Amino acid sequence: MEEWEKYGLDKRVDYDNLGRVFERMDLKKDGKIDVQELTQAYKNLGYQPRKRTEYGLSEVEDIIWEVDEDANGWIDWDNFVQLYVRCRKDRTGQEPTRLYNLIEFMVCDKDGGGTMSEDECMEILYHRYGKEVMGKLTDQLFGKSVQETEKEFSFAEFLDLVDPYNGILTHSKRQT
Ligand SMILES: [Ca+2]
Ligand SMILES: [Ca+2]
Repeated sequence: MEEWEKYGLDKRVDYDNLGRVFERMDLKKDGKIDVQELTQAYKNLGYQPRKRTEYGLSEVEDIIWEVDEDANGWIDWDNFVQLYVRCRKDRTGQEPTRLYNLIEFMVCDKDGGGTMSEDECMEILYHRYGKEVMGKLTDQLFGKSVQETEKEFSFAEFLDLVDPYNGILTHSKRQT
């Protein structure tokens, strides 16, 4: 059995993509993502994590805490992949998705330019929310104007849709 199968991923390419994103985040190249590095990853995409949340942690500490199953204070490769797999398969909407949102965005933003294409964005939404929600959303977002060029989504625009607290789709669940 190959590594990607052991983690429960569907495809080898997912494993490779995750590896690339992890490496990009791991600035100190020590095989773990710490508070500083995660903060930097957000800043690179123009997102300013909150300094303090209702739990008395910074937002980035809070995100790490959600994912850090072995509770050593940082995100190891195992934590990273397992979180991705749990979120990918989640149909209850109970999994913490803040890091997952960042990972999915960074997988699509291959050149690190800070955008994902409309196709990639739609593919993610389709997987998460299914056809019905997508239909509604497409009308809402794209019904107004016919664009000649494909839209690019920034991280902020992506979060406007999928952020677990404020996104348009926060309470949407996949029907099928
Ligand atoms: Ca590191
Ligand atoms: Ca850990």
